[in-house]
Parts: sequence; structure tokens; C-alpha cells
Amino acid sequence: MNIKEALRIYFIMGSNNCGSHEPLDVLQQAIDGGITMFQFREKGDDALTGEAKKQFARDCFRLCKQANVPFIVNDDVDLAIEIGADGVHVGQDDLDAGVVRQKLGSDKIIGVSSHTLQESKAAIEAGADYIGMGPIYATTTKLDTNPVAGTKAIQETRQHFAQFPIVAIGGLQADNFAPAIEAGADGISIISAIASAPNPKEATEKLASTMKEVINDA
Ligand code: 3NM
Repeated sequence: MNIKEALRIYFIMGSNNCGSHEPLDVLQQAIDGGITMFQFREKGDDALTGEAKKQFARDCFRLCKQANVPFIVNDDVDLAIEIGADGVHVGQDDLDAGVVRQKLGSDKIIGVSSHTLQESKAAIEAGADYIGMGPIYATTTKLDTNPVAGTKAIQETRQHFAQFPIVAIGGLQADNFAPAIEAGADGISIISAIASAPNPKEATEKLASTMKEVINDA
């Protein structure tokens, strides 16, 4: 798998990100619209736990598998191992990427959230396959984010690591993500611009077609 290509339109979702929409329907629409990777992120208020979380993860994984969309689990390494997910994404307050690598083995994908060049270096040394950098813009989806970072940290990381896969996150939409790609990101991570869209499939198609234009121009 080419990680940079998988990061292009990286959809992240949990059951509490979908408003009145049925979460599995939102995911299927996102897949049909052209997402290139999916992160299962069951966190925050009213998140599912225990068996319900596990079942929901398996259902999401099934939809992704049918479409060959890589399936990444946020934070929960044990769940990822149990269901055979393609990888794990960890934040700065979660398990260290090196520990996750030991648990998962060499053939799985590990992503790490980073906010500074320093954190990027540490994640890369610890064996991450990609880093997620943000928040580019303000977001109301995650309440405990770092301060809005803009694109500077991406630019700095890109200058030091010319080829390392980077995905941007935070407040990204079809009409505002271009600066993140121009700064050096390979793709965009999106929650609300897909999960809260009136029509998630059309919203994804718009992100994917805009991405093609932005990458050609970059
Ligand atoms: N992590 P939306 S921002 C999960 O900055 C997450 O590390 C962030 O949601 C970070 O696309 C964020 O709706 C939420 O803004 C992204």
C-alpha cells in the first residue's frame, strides 16, 4: 500500500459524529464517495464501549474491507489486534509509537498525532508510518485540541523530512484545505465535513475532486 495515497482523503468517524444519520450509512456513503483510508474513533460523549464498541468496529471494518479501504483504529491497540485491523493511530497522550510497534508487528500501519517538528521527529524515530498534524483551523469536533496551528508546523516538518507521509487535520473542508497541501501535507483527515454533511457521499466526492485539482496545482 502507498501510504501517501491512502492519506489523501482520510475519513475519521465515531458513532457520535453522525448527528441523526445512521453511522454505518455515513461510512458507506463516504466509501462510495471516494475516501482512501478510514479511522475508527469511538471517543467522547456517548461513545460506545465494551461489546457494542467492538461490534460497531467489526461492522465498520467489514464495509472498509469490501472496498479495500485501509481500516485504522484510534488508540485502542487491543481492539485493533483482536479484529485484525490494518493499523492504529495514537495521540501524544496515548501509548508511545514504539510500544505500539512492538505490539502490532512490522506489517501494520502506525499513525501519530504531532503538533511540532519535535513531536514529528520523535514519532518518526519511534517507527511511525505517518503523522497527523493540526489543528490547521478551529474545530468543534474535538474539544481538547492544541491551539490552532495553521500550516507552519507542517511546513517545518516537510522541510526536515522531504518524503515522510503527513496528513493535515482540524477544521478542514473542500474550500479551505489547499494551504495544508501546499505546505507539504499528502492528504487531509476529515470528521465533520463528511460525517455532518447533509449528503456524505456528495461531500466526499467534492473533497476528492478538489484534492485532484489541488495536487495537480501544488
Ligand atoms: N484531532 P473536524 S483536530 C480528531 O488537532 C482531531 O490533533 C485533531 O475534526 C488534532 O474534521 C480533530 O470535524 C478533529 O474538524 C477533526
